[in-house]
Amino acid sequence: MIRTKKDISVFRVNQVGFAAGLPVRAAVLAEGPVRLTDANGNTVREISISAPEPDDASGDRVKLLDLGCLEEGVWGLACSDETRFFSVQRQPWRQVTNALIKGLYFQRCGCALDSAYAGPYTHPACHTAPAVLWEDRTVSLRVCGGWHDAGDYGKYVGPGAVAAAHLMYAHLLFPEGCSDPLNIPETGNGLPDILNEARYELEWILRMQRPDGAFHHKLAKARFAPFIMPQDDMQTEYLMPVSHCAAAAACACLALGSRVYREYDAAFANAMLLSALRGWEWLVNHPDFVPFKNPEGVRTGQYGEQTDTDDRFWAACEIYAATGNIAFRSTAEELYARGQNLTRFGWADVGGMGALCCLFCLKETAGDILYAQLKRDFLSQSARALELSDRSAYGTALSPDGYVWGSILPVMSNAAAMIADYLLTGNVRMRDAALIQWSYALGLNALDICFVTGFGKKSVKNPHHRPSGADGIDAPVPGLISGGPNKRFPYPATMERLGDTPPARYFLDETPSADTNEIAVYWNSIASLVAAFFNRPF
Ligand code: 9MR
Ligand code: ZN
Repeated sequence: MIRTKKDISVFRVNQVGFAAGLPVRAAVLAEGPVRLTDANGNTVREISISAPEPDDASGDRVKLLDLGCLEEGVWGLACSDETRFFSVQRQPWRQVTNALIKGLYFQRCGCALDSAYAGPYTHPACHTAPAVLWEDRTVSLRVCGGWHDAGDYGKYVGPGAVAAAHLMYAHLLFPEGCSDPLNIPETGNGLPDILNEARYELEWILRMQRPDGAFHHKLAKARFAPFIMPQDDMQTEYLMPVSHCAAAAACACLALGSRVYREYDAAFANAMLLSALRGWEWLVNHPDFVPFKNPEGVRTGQYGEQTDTDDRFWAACEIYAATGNIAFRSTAEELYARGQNLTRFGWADVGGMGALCCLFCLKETAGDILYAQLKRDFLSQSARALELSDRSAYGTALSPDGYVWGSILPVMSNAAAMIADYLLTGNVRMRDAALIQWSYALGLNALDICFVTGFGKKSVKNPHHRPSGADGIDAPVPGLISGGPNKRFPYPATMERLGDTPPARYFLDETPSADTNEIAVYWNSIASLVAAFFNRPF
């Protein structure tokens, strides 16, 4: 496609829309003057802007505009001969929130995606054969289920556990923002669909436990499948060795699950708590951390970590919250004393998940260390997220070297941290900076792209996602969020294409680019948490 000047906008907006009641922030890459117009392009207000500022991450000269709160309707931003229209609505992000949560339904493994729920993205059941135990090939076990991790068909316990936990916290913290029916097979069964979806993963995590209480790290092939539909992927799946991080993350999310599901299904809640306690016992009996490494010949996702202290900390908090047993509080305090990063919510660092448990569930029952002190520490760390946003001309809470593989994760994590800060302090600057991050995901970024498939005027079209690539349908599976720009760990092929492109633009909307344009369940889920906060009346 030849790009004409008309395609290149000087404005960056939240392409899905803005909320009445929240400030409208947009970016302009021009000297101005800029006008705010009505739906017909008639000027409503002149906006005087100071000179655009250089943005280190993108190389752009850009000015972030704060238009304040606008009434519902269609508005325009005009600069020289361009007018960019956007809408302000009462609940603008309802559909995208629902789609992000439903994105996980499309990742379900071991069952058919029926057209009644999946529309054209239907497919027969996949990966239903028993898995072979990697360490003893004579043993095979039926462990099918769970979500495909990402663009590949692997299923990984630690990343899946944190993703299920994001959904549960979205439900616990912002039920009004994430309780719509999603048209999934369980819809109408009395549980909110966000919990129905999380349950699909939780049931699988339960199956990934070994009789001695440990958890297998992953259920995956030795090599990634080619770009085929999941039901055509017939290579043997292996139950890979156990790992400390898988065990601790599973414990944490199952203990959390036992609290969340108790009011709906006590038997399921009890099964999760028992499993978490057996997992914890295994961890206690195996105190020395061993990092997970792919066995010889295995090339699928490694998800190796340097430590399990954060995972154990989160697990101890959740088991304390689930049981009230004070011994777990002491353990959590000891682990806390080793230092925790409280604003990380990803597959590797889960200290932030422990912080959510302490600050919003345990509260005063957490005691001085895990409440008062942790809150102080948390607020000093969330302040750093705000500083990052303040330092970026786009307002993006990432430093130029923060554009890693899956940079959407630190952006959404910083948004989640700022939201938590706002809930604790009422500091509106935090809420508004979190909104800039949410808008980043939906188009307020150097690339002028909405990272969620199926939304916005210009969205990701070719995610690294096997079903989207193999289903013969032009449009990708909807509601999936791309990992986004990655200049820290790019593929050689990407480097060849992008050369010295600045970090925030280091992105290819092309199927082979797993390094910049893959999707992953834990990116969808953290985005769902942020979405659920903003998808409420303000
Ligand atoms: O999200 C992971 C990212 O933080 C790592 O840098 C990257 C490379 O190791 O792996 C990402 O996880 C991938 C996993 O290993 C396999 N399934 C797809 C995941 C998303 O790209
Ligand atoms: Zn599958």
